[in-house]
Amino acid sequence: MLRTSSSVLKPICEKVEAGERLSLEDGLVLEGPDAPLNEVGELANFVRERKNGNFAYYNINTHLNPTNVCVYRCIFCAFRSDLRDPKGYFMSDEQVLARGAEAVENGCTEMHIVGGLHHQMKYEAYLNVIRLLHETYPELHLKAWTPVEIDWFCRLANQSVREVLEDMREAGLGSLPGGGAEIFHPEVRNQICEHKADARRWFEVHRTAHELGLRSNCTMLYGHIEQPYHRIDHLLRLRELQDETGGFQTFIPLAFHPENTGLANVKKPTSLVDLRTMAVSRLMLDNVPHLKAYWIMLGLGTAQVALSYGADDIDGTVRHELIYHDAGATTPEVLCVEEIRRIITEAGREPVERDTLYRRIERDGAHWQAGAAISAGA
Ligand code: V47
Repeated sequence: MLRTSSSVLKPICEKVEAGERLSLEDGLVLEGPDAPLNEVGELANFVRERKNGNFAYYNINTHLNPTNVCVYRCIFCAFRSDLRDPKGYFMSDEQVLARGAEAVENGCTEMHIVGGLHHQMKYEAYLNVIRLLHETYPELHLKAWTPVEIDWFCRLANQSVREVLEDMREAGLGSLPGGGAEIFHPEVRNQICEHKADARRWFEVHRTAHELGLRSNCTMLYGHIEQPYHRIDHLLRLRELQDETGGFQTFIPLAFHPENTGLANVKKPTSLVDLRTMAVSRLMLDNVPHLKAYWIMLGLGTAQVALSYGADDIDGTVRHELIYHDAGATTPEVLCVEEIRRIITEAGREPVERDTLYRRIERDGAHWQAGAAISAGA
């Protein structure tokens, strides 16, 4: 039986216990000062447990950013480079393959591939990254490209979203990561990334991917210029597509890191804001099976606490992460498996290695195979 000391939380508490859907107004209450954080967290923890029991998932993964050169200038991004900046790069085939080799040697099951929109590179160059890696390392799941990149490829190739996704899938694309979502509401989006794919296009790409049988993730970048209303609106838009397709696997709230960005004057969200955003996300997104506490951006301590505030996943061991580290993240570059398992166990959860598609991984020495699919409860 869920209890609350707060009169504003009581009706929400009853809804959560009965498995009823929360409204926009409920979301704003959960975000508000009258909703004690620990009680919001308890509600989210109840939902987490109902969906995922005591399990907390992780994977062994690596990142690849084939280029940092980008035609866009999103104000929150510290990773991008101008075309003629000495730090600008586009990886050669050899560099890409070396990363694939390193990933396989380290037991990775997933490579997370995203980057900039290079002024001069052709569509074929991006397709080549996927094809090359898939042909050489077919066991590596390639979770690649945000809708912002897919939209750019459509323009380069003069093709539809469906055609580009079909090309990519044929080349070896396994699923789509959740990036590029930022905040969907135009009041915010037009100020932080006005030129790139808008909310309509972002959803078109994910809807089409789901129709093609590809799974994907979704994110929200919070803690910059947005207000609670924009965050709840964002979550409700995601919930609506999920009702339609069921293709999202996990939601990742991404805390803004201001260093080296055009918003360097903004204060980084505190752990309390991180935990509330995590919990509210769990409560509003009742139809997304998993919620990720991305330790790279939260820090290890907050990620551990987040496992009692709605999160059931902590992402992976990670290697070569640049987007957050360029923006001032002080978390380690990589965690070993023992460390990630220890962090989860210490938080009172049972660590389970999963692959990108949420199947249990079974390992025998250097060999691994994906076992049964993990199914989340209602
Ligand atoms: O889209 C960029 C965000 C995203 C900053 O799908 C920033 O499993 C904070 O989407 N401060 C990319 N955030 C990362 C991403 C992701 C991460 C982990 C797992 C998955 C998944 C996806 O990072 C971007 C943008 O929203 N971002 N710059 C910054 N300065």
